[in-house]
This record gives sequence, C-alpha cells and structure tokens, in this order.
Amino acid sequence: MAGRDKAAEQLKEFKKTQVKEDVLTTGTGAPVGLKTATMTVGPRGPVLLQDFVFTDEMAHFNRERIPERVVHAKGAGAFGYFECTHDITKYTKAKPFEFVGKKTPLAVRFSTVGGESGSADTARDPRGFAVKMYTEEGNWDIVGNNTPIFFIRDPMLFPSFIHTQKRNPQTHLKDPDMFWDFITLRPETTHQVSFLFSDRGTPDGYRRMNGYGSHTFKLVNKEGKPVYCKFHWKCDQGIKNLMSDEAAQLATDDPDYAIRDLYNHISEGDFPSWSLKIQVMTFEEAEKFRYNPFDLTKIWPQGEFPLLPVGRMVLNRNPKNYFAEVEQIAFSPVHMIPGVEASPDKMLQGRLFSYSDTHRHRLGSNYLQIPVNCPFNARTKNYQRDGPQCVDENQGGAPNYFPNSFSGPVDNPSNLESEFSISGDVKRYNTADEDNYSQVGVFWRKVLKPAERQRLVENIAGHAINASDFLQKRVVKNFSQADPEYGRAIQEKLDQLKAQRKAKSGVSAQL
Ligand code: HDE
Repeated sequence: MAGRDKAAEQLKEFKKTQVKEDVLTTGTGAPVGLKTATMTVGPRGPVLLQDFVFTDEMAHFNRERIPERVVHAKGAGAFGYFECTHDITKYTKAKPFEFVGKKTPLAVRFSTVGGESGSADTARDPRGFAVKMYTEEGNWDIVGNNTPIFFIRDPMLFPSFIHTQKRNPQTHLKDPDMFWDFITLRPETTHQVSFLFSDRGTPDGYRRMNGYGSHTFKLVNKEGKPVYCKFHWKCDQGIKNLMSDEAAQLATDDPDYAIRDLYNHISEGDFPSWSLKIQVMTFEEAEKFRYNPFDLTKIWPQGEFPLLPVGRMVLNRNPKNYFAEVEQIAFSPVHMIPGVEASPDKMLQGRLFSYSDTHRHRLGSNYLQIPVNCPFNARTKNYQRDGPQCVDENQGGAPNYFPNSFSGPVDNPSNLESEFSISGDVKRYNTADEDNYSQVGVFWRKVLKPAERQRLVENIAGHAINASDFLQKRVVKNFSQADPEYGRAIQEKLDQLKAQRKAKSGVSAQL
C-alpha cells in the first residue's frame, strides 16, 4: 500500500516466507488443539489447573521482561562488517587490522542514554554507539558515544551523575534542580554539557552521527610495542542534526523515529557506513603532554594528533528478532582482544568492571552463551562450567580444572598483555579543578559558528530557566569561566525568558 514503509510492511514480508502455516505447539513442542479458550468445567468456569496450554503460556508471559539497561535503555541494533582499508600493523596486531581488505563481522547498538525503554528517540541526550566485532581471537567491543568526551573524569561520580539525569525519587519527574545542581558543582561537566546543548545533542537519527571510542586505549603490535590511541567512527552519510523544535515535534509524532529510520534504510538496501580513523600518541609524547591524555573530559587536538584512516564499517542487516539480538546484546569495554589494551584512564578502568557486572545481573552469569554474545569466530575453551541457563554443551567431557594432565586447553606466553611500569602514592586524588574550561572556550570561540552559538545559548537557558534561581546564577558563572561572552549570553537569554514568563502570567491574571 502506498505510504507504508518497510518497517510497516514487516509482517507481510514474513508471511511471504511461510510456505504453509506452522503447527502451533506448547513450549514443550506438543501440538495445540484450541488456542482461544481455556479448559473449564462447564461454559462459565472455573479453569482446570491441568490446562498446560494456558499455564505454560501465562507463566512465560509473566516472565517476559528482563531488567532494562540502567542507562541506554532505548536503542536500535544492526549487523554488518568492518573492512580494513589501511595498514596499521605497525601499531597493532589486532585481528580486524591483520591485512588490507580483511572483513570482520560485527554488531552495533545505538541508543539514547537517560530515558526509559519507551522514551522518545529525539530527546536531547548523548547517543550510545557500541560496536562488537566477532574476531578469530574473541569478541572486541568498542562501547562509545557520539561524543569524543564525557561529563566526568572519575568513575566514582557516575551513579550520582546518572541519578541527576533520571527521575526525582519523590516526584518521579525529571528535575532541572537535580540536573543543574550537579552540573554546576562539578565543572568538569562543562565541556560535554556544551556539546549536549549544541545542535549535536539532537542528531537526526542514528545514521547521521559520528561515533567515538572516547577513551584513550592502547594499541600493541606483534613486537609487543604499545602506543596510545583514540578511535573515531566518521559518519559517511554526513552529520545531520535536528533543530530543537523539530526534535520536540518528532518526540510526539514519532517517538521511535531513529529506530524506524535505521530499520527502513537497511531494509531498502541503503546501507549506512562509517569510516574508522585513529589518533596515535606515543608513550614519550604522553609523558610530556601538557595535560592528562587520559582525561575523558578533553579531546586530543587533531592538529597535533592527526586522524589516520583505518577502515570502514557497513551495516547491511536488520535484527531478525529484536529481543534476541538487541535487547540481549551485551557490550563491555573489557571485551578486548590481543593488540588492544586499556589505558590508565580512570573512567575506562571503572567501566572495565561495571559492564560485565551489569550483564550478570541483567542476563545471567552465562550471558556469553547467548548467540548474539557468543564469540562465534573464536571458540571458547576454558575452565568455567555450569551456572544458571547453561545452554551449550558445557564443554562436554573436557577437564574442568587447570593445570591438568588430560589435554585441557593451555595458555601461551605469545598471548601475554604488554608490560608497563607504574609508580605513585596510593590515595584518592581529587580531580575537580584539572582545567575544566580551556577546551570549552575553544569550542565556543572556534568550533561553533555564530548561529550555532546562539542556539546553544537558547537551549541551555531554555532548560536552566526551570531550575531554582540560585542554580541559574551558578550556571551563568560556570559558563562565563569558559568565555565571558558565553556566560553573558546565557544571562541575557534567561532574563528575556523570565520577562516573557512574567508578562504571560500577568496577562493570564487579567483574564
Ligand atoms: Fe556506559 N554503561 N558507563 N558509558 N554505556 C552502560 O551497561 C558505565 C560511559 C555506553 O548498547 C551500562 O549494559 C559506567 C562512557 C554505551 O548495550 C552500564 C560509566 C561511555 C552503553 C554502564 C559509563 C559509555 C552503556 C548500562 C562511567 C562512552 C550502551 C547497561 C565510569 C565512551 C551499550 C549496560 C549497549 C551502557 C556503566 C560511562 C557508553 C551500567 C560505570 C564514558 C554505548 O554498565
């Protein structure tokens, strides 16, 4: 029918693939005689407990929901491949970069961050950009965002920060006081907040945005030599953002706008792609660098650390089943492969613990056996056994202890991580004042065009106007420290909005 897109036609497409209808069964595979009526004593009930067709269905329904992700609950997934286009073997022995032309299968999940699983896709929010490559040496996840930076630089603050983006514990409403209180008490957030309230805070779907590994990682080559690196996924479709009013309109007209856009484009054979680029910093350069190169609130200037081309990611398959392949996909920054290692970045280190921990809670301790998470291009051979929902062959008769004399899997020093030395006094270092404003000033003055600066100011003021007066003062003070003009413009807009509100309430008082 005219006007119906691929997503709307999905069930008809399914029907075409069915040569004849399947026989309906219970969960145990027994054929069902009548699906529309319970088994009762007489036409008015009661229902018999022996009705397995009913209890089997109902008991499963009662357990359909697993916990949604505590952040990044709403998302879209797709599958495809990564193709290496440039030789970077001098930096890394990681399998996807083994030779030019090599293709590695992958899965991607894009997401919003703060909203629940039913929230609107066009909300002002960072976007998750998580990639899982199924390599011959295990699964490698780059679990990034559409921003090269983040709000905080110490993982201790993450749960509190997220609470301020979510709902007030009493009102169950989003709370501008919570939001701006935290943001202005922790000024290291200023850089990412400026990004968030700029046009890039409302991307036009998931196909029109960049992705970033964001953290500093280590690449290690065959000789065991490491360098530091950052990953950039540059959108081949070109970046496109929604204006605030368009985003707000779509939130009511089509809250699933980004999921639908991705699904339809892939269904129609218009496969989105991203070019992978890296920045490289040697250990010597890192040692001498003028600020902490592991600080996630700062970028590495591209003038000093140019982007090097590496390859291309293409998404050419939609999920066959959303729950199986997207809701259950489990990314973790700790899922690394030989040739890619962690840097000392505290935020990355915090995440190395957090993700697999949440998966064990959300999906169970055998989450790596779920097909979409299973490293199908490698083979899992280890000494882990049993646990809830063990659904593979549980490594059969192989020994379950190490070392052993019965040909169980063995380790090999060629797979050892690179060595590094580190020293320092053990203590809790307060990082609150580690230059929170220089790069924000550059963003304001050099990156944004005048019209973009104006929209940024309008977006910040339009949100902060709903916070308490003392917080509005702190907002102005905070952004003034990045650039006096930035703060002044926010103050001016706040005054304007206040005057408008006053005039409006005056008019309604006269009515
Ligand atoms: Fe996450 N984050 N995060 N995050 N994150 C999760 O993992 C966490 C951070 C990101 O599509 C959770 O499976 C901590 C930065 C993406 O499934 C959780 C810290 C970046 C996704 C978690 C951060 C991200 C998540 C929630 C600070 C970009 C969605 C459910 C130390 C570089 C992945 C889950 C998907 C999801 C923890 C900060 C990206 C709770 C502790 C920085 C794309 O584990």
